[in-house]
Amino acid sequence: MKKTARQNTGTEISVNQKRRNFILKSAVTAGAAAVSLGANTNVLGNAVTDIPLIRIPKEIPEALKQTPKPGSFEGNGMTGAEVFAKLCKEEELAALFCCPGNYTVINAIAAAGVPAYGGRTEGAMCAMADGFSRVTGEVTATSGTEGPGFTHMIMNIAAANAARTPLLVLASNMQLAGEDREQFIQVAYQQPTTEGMKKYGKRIIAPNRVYEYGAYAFRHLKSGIPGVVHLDFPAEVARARFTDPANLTDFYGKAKYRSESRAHPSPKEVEKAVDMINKAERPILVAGQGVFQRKAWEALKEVAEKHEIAVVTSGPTRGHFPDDHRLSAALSPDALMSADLVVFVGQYCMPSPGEYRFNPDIKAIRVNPVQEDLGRNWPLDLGIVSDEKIFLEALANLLPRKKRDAWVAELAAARQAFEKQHLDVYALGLKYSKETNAVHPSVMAKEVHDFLYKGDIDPKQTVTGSGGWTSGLFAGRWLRAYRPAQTVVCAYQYGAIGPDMAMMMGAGAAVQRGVGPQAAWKGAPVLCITSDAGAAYSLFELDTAAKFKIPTITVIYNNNSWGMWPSAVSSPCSMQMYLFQENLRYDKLAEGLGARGEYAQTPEQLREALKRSYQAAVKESVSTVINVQALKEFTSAKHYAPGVALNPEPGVGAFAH
Ligand SMILES: Cc1ncc(C[n+]2csc(CCOP(=O)(O)OP(=O)(O)O)c2C)c(N)n1
Repeated sequence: MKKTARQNTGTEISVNQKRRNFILKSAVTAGAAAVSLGANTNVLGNAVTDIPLIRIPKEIPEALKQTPKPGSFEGNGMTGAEVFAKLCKEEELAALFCCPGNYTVINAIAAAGVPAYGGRTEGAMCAMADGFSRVTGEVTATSGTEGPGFTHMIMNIAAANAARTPLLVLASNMQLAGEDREQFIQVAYQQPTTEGMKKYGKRIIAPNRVYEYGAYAFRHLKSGIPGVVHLDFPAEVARARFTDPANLTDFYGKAKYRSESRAHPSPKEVEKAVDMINKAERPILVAGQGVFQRKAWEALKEVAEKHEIAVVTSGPTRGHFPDDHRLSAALSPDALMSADLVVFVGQYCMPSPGEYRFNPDIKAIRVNPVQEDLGRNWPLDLGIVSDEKIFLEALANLLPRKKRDAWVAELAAARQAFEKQHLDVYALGLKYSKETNAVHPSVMAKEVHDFLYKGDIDPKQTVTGSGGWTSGLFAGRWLRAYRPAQTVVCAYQYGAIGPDMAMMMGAGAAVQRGVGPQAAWKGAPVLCITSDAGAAYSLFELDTAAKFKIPTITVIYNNNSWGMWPSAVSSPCSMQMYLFQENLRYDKLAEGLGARGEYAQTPEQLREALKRSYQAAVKESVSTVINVQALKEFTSAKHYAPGVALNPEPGVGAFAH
């Protein structure tokens, strides 16, 4: 996607902001009217001329233009942090997302030439790092200061770990010299805090082993099943100085400290798999995260098309098999029960039978890069240790060409039924929206769907993600993935409310840079559908999106409540815990943070707001929050049938396993 380059100067931003205010004020829609109380008006709408405009300080673009200045063993030598940063750069660490703290380390990583983003809260920056990785498959890092910064990240470290994101969590850790003395801030050990939410972790206590433990970190991030790696750096390690590499243990390159070797299946095992698939009448392949991580989507397509195997994807990222493919079962939940053989490939988080809509008698093959997980949760007829790509390529070679007309027809009929079901709910939602002058979640999701996939925008262009309860479940039904990493399943497995908006800003940073599968869509806006409860966790990062010019569109489903309010209905003392003030204005908060705000109370207003927001994103790299006013009662089937329900798993809108 082409974009006009703009100089990142503070002055120019104020010009753009003025232009934006002008455009908005001259529009006549309700959305534009709502945002006209911008930076230059007070709450009564009176002009206030002496309030300075929000703008990006000139130091930011200046810093972003600097050439990297990595450390060197010459002269004063390298700090421990610089030695570690050198390794991160050589390992092609894709980006760092942090808040200030752990200063020596984050400064060294930025100086080494790793794209570095600083923001407002450690938790949200951690989610951004996760989002960047989810849409690229690359290793990213997040960092915070010891104590408060680090502990703020916890929810999103856990979410990243549940999603098997290759995320490097970094934090400073005061001085070894102050250990156990309750020196300021240093009151907790970090490694036990991330117990159960990481693949590997280490407090580096010997300065001369800083490189060695960097190698440990990347060995874990880039081998086997990915996951979170947590390193903490006491000051003695980060600030140590090295003028001679001989003083560092195991100081050699990645070709020596880790291996790119991949597990190959034995010919006998592949033969057996081919035989089982060939004998099955309705085989289905669950293409998990490993298929994405190993960028095996071409081999997957070949397997599916050659032998007419149904495919459904799973994992924290969608699109490694397109939703609109005739062999996709992502929109065919009713057909899942007919499958007689399932082949799990790269399914890192295994469901138990019953959690997936498969017949209990279904036969199962599972292909996984590590042996220990084979047989976990799901009884197997065949377990194969293999790299996903190598297995799929072997399968593509050996499977005979086959037509499975009845199976393909069943998938198509189920897809039609599923889509009709959603359209029926949408028709009801439209009626409810008209009656209440509030937007039903099905209407919100369908409007976004039509805008992204049925209008002028290339349907493959926009990376989307969703979160929240009612909002997330409806959004999941209508958001589509037509190419690898087009959709992020923000709540994947951990079910956290809140990281999604920031996660999508991280995804936006990856699209802005055109990294990996996003290369063809470089610079395109990303879109997030989230909830009012969820927005509270990430909203301040609009400032971060603005200063880095990451164009995001966030649709906030504002139903004045935590969507679990029905839990309070039969508990008379409880409702106050679930409700917010009504009609809060998230669009106004956005304006205050240097983004655009739009307000929608009707489907038509939402449609127009989406158009304006996309234009602003494409033309000015400006983010928008669209406040979609809803009613809490839309969540409840008692008030507005069908209410909210979990989406079938596996398939579009699924977020567990
Ligand atoms: C951080 C976090 N807090 C609480 C929960 C428990 N929970 C699950 S869904 C839900 C309701 C969320 O409300 P909201 O995101 O506003 O959804 P909506 O209004 O769209 O239904 C709650 C409280 C959670 N999963 N994550």
